Amino acid sequence: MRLDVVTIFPEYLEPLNVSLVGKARTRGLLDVGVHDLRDWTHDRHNTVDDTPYGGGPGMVMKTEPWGEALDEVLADGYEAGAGAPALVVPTPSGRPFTQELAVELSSRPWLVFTPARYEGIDRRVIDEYATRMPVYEVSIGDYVLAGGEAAVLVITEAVARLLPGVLGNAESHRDDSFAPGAMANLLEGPVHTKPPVWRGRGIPEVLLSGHHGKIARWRRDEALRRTTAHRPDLIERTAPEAFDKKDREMLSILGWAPDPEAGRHGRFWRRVEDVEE
Ligand code: JEH
Repeated sequence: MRLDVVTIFPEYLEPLNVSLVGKARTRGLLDVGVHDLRDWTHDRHNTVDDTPYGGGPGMVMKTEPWGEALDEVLADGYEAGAGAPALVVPTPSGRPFTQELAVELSSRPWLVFTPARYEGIDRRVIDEYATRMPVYEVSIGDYVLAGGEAAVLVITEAVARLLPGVLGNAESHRDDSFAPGAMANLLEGPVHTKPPVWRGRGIPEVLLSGHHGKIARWRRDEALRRTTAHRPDLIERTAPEAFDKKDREMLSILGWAPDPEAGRHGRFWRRVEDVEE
């Protein structure tokens, strides 16, 4: 896979040289190019921004540097035989970046990222390249960053670990939570390793029992406990058939039951505590 990143902060992309993504590059599984947008400015101040039409606060990134940069980066990639490019545009108004989207992007031969700053890029740039290639406008979450570079690092890491040969066997044979179509999509419970006692804290006895059935059940219960606490939305969207008898027992203890109005197919809802009059 080939990745190109065009940014006014190329140093921000230094993490692409280390760890999983860095290793994928040295192993020849990933070819990364980071480009300074200011190389495609022509004025003394290397201007990339201007005031917004219609008024309002902040600045908007200008069309011309992006247009010249993308034309050249795309021409270089085509010349190198990179395959069909897709443009990935991090923006707070994008579609949510999910594991499902990471899987989709990991099947493409060439991704071009355009992390912006200020209030974002003049709309015409995205509209122009959308006539030539798929464009993914994505947001990595509901919080406000100062620019798109951190999102590029997040997306790149999620995509790179899916490329064939990037992960070792132990990791790659484990199925990811959030994989699309998974049955009950639960968060994982706690994990432990040696020593058996640390600062007076032991290990849950069941994990030392060697009883694989009991261990699996304990892990499932802990996953249900953690998911109801941190991600109730994952429980609510799970088809009730995904919960077995013991899941239902645990969910009941945690205050969750099928929606009584909905009959046999009722999804699980948090029971409302009785309120004193
Ligand atoms: C931020 C690219 C380029 C800051 C604010 C506004 C929000 C309401 N998950 C993510 N958060 N932020 C970004 C992102 C991703 N991916 C992101 C970026 C850029 C990505 C420039 N910025 C800074 C920026 C405008 N506000 C957006 N609004 C929903 C809270 C208020 C207005 C634009 C750009």
